Amino acid sequence: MTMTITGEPKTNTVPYSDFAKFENQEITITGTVHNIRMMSDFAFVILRTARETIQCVYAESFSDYRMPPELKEECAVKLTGKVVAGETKDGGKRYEIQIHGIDILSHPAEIPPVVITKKQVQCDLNTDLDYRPVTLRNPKERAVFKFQEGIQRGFREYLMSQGFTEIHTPKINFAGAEGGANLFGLDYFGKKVYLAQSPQLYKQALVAVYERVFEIAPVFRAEHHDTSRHLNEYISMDFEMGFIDGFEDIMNMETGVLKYIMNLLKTEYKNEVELLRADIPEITEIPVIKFMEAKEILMKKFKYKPSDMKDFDPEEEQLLGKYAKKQFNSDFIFVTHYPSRKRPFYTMDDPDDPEYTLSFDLLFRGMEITSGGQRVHDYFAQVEKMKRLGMNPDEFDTYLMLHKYGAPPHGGLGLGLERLTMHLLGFKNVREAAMFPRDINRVTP
Ligand code: AMO
Repeated sequence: MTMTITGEPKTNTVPYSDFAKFENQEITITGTVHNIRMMSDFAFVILRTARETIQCVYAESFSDYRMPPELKEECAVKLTGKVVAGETKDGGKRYEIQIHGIDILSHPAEIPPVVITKKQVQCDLNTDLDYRPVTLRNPKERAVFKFQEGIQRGFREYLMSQGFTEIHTPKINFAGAEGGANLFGLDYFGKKVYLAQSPQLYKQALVAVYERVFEIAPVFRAEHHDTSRHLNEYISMDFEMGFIDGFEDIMNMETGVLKYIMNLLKTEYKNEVELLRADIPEITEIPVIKFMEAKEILMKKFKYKPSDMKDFDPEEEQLLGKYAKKQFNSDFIFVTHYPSRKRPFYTMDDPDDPEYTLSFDLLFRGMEITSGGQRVHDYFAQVEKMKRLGMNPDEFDTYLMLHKYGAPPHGGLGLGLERLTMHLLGFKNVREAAMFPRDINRVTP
C-alpha cells in the first residue's frame, strides 16, 4: 500500500507541567542528557528538553535496567521511567523520574569544549560566542532567546490587534535609507546595490496600501567601530501607520506595544524572567522632553559640556536615563524635535521651526532603543528636501511613487530588538542579546 501523510503532528515529549497527571505512572520522554552526577549508590541524570531540564534518578533498585558506560552528556535519548513526587522546601510537589530504561538515539563525537552544565557558561564572552551552537544549550543562555521571542511575539500580537498587516520588504536595496557611512555595498550582477539599513522606503510605500504595517526582520549596518551597543546585523522591529494626527500617535502606539510586551513577558515567559532575573519595568506613562530642553538639562543639571549640539553621545543618553528615573521614576523617556540636520531625508520638519523635526527617540535605561517620527508625505516637499540635502531625487524615483501618486499623513518607528533585550536583562554588551552576532571582527559561527 502506498504511504500517505495525514498531517497529524508528532506530539512533543511530555512537558514537566503535565507530570502531575502521570504521578506514579510510567512515561517515556525524549531529550538530551544535560548532566550526569554519580552519587554513592545512585545517579542523577538531568535531561534537557525544549524549554526545561528534568531531574531523573538512576538506582539499581528501580528496575533491571543498568546504565551503560557509553551513556554520556549530550547523548540524545528516549527515557522511560516512573513519575514520582517529592516535596519542595515550601511544601509544594516536585516531580522527578525514576529511570526504568534509556534508549540512546545518538552519541556526540566529542565532549563539549566549554562547560555548559553549570548555572552560567564557564568562559568569557568571546569564547562563548565562538562556541555559540554549544553554549546556547546552557539553560540560562537559551532562555535569553526564548525571552527575546516573547518580545517579538508581544510586538506582533499587539500590532495585529490594532489592525496592522505584517510585511516583508527586500533586504537587497537600490539605495540606503538612513544615510551615513554604514552601508554594505554588494555586486548585483554588475550593478552596485546595498544591504537594507532599514525597511524604511518600503514600509512607507505600504502605508498607502495597508495603512498600518509592521515588520520584524534583520537589517544591516556596516559599523566601523567595535562598541558594546552596535551590531552589523540586528533585528529591527518596525512599524508605520497612516492617517496620523501627529507623531504623538506613534509614541502612543509604541507605549501600548511596550506595555503589552512587558505584561506578556511576566505571564507567558515567567520561567525565563525568573531564571534570567529580568528587570521588567512597570509602564504607566512615559515622559516626553524636547531635544533642546534635554541639552539644557544636561548642561545645567549635570554640568555636561556637549560636544555636538545636533545629537547625543552615549554619556548624554546615560545622564538622561538618570534624569528620567529621578524626575519621573521612569525607565523610559521620549526625546522629541531632533535637529533637522541630523535626521534622514524622509523626516518631516516642524512647520513652526524647520530647524527641528517632528521626530523622536525613545531612551530606555539610558540608551536609545527607538527612532521614529512623522514623514514627509507631500511629493513637492519631499523632492525639495532631497535637493536641499544634496540628493538626486531621480535616484529615488521608485520611492517617490508613494508621494507622487498620493500618500496619507504617516509616521512610524524602528525599535532595536537586541538593545531592548540587553537592557531588560542588564547586559553590558549587546552581543549577549544576539544569537549569532555579527560585528567588525566576527562573522562566525
Ligand atoms: P535608526 O537608524 O535610529 O532608525 O535605528 C532604529 C533603532 O535600531 C537600533 N539600532 C541598532 N542596534 C544594534 N546595532 C546597531 N548598529 C544599530 N543601529 C540602530 C537602535 C535604534 O534606535 N528608519 C529608522 C526608524 C524609523 O524612523 O522608522 C531607523 O532605522 O535601537
